[in-house]
Amino acid sequence: MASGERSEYDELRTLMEETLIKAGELIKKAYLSQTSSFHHKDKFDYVTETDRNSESLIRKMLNSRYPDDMVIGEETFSGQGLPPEPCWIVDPLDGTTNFIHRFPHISVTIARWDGKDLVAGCIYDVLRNELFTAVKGNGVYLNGSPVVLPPKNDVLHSLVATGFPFKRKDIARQYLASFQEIFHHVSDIRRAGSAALDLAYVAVGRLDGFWEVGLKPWDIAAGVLMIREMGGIVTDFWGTPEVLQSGHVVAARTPELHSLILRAVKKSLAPALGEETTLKTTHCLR
Ligand code: 2AM
Ligand code: CA
Ligand code: CA
Ligand code: CA
Repeated sequence: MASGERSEYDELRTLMEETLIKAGELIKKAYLSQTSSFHHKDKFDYVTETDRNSESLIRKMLNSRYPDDMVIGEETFSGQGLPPEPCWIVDPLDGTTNFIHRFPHISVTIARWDGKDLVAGCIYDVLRNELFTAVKGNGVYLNGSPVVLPPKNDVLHSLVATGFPFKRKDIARQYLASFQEIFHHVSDIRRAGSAALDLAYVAVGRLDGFWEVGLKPWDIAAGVLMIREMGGIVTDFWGTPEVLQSGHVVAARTPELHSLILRAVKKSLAPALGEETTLKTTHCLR
């Protein structure tokens, strides 16, 4: 790596990590000090003051270094798709439902998009002080140490995570069909409530695979980059790599497990989402 590239890499990594540690302090203080009041954005979609305060802190820190860059944050973004220019993608608190219930599993995440590709991402587990970082082409770091994984090929003993379709209870039956099929072929399944951490865990080998319907770019951008950096596979429910568009995610450490999960979602879930996803994709800039 040339020295110019090295300093750009260091700068990006430091900015992301410092920003998430600051946001994490804010979130942790709120988590420890209050019973959080929340508002509904939708029937089962909540937002707290902490989500908003965290997003505003992150925006200020990113814009102080990159004043012209758009910051696409969950609590303020009203557009569709990602722009064809550099921007930041921010989930200021991933696991708001956990936060509200004081279920101790929450994170904050940012990623950098260069207009075409994901180039950097960071996910911070606020209560465990675990910081996952990736800059494209440089692997994944956990609390400053490079992550190295032994090869794995054992589908039967896999631990897989998922998210329930809380916004689409109308497709619960189709979702449960995918669950049943996958459950028969793996060791066990987890649902912990932070998609960003689920993907970070696949990247570092604590989980072997993951699937969920209808996630947003801010839930998945950093984790998608991390899994790909570690040689894993992330696609949508149709097997294409354009997963930021639909948000219907299948991720795995190995091609064997990816195929197994993909087969199950293609059979039961994808048909229930087909028309809606086509519509959504045509409205995306990319
Ligand atoms: P959020 O906390 O940033 O909204 C996993 O299902 C993802 O869906 C989470 O990363 C979470 O992101 C989002 N989510 C929104 N509402 C949810 C709910 N009621 N239950 C579970 N997850 C929810
Ligand atoms: Ca939310
Ligand atoms: Ca989220
Ligand atoms: Ca959020």
